[in-house]
Amino acid sequence: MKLFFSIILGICLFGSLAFAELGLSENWQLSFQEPATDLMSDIISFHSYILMPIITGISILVLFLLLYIAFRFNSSRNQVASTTTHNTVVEILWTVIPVVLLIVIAIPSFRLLYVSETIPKADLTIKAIGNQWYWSYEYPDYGDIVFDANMLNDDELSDPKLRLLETDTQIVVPVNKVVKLQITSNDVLHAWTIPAFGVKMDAVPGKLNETWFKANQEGLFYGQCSELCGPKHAFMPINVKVVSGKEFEDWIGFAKEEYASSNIDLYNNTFEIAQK
Ligand SMILES: [Cu+2]
Repeated sequence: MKLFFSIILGICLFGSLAFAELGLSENWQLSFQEPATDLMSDIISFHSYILMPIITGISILVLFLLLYIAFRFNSSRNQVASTTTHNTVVEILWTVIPVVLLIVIAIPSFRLLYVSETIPKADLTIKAIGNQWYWSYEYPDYGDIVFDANMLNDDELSDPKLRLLETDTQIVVPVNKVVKLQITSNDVLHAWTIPAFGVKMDAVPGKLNETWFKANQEGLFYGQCSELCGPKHAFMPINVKVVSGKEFEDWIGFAKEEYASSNIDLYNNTFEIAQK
């Protein structure tokens, strides 16, 4: 029994210690990325301290029973087969124990689901639009900031070379602020995700999905489109840069000049075409 708990504890610790670099996955990574939101920390705790011990315990129990039965009841050791068809105690046990386990899993699971679905009062709203095969972003709180984020090709990367992960522009958000994301698509299904934030939401054409995050660390965070959307599905990464409030204000000033007028023409053109 001691050994059993040691193994479970070992797996739990391994699961929680094996974090990769902030905002990024790494080769041979087994567990989650280091969390950058409270929600993701809770998701990891749920995985490591509730799900994994239960899964490990069930797996070890089933393996033990299989081996025991194969050994104890094989034809040479047990030549007269049992004719037992019913055992009330066993039936109650294998009904009640799974029910209890499912309840133990369901309560924290529903709590997490509720937290991720309930958007607090937003400090900032960003609209993310999926396209084949890049993401477009809008900052409606700050006028007409509109820009596309295209993947950098291998020869455009600077060190550390993060192949298929870097984009030419990044979403910039302030640290410790609630960011509401409105997510939709221009063409087919995509999905916007940042694993370190514990956020993943489908981008559905004709529908506006909403989710949120509140990053508690500054840094650059990486994600990738997570809904198969065509041949270049793997080439539309997502970059979120979390900065201080001051840096964010500076960036907004920059973005208002850099990302405004050129794209407005695009919208007007689209509008004119639609009018004709
Ligand atoms: Cu996609």
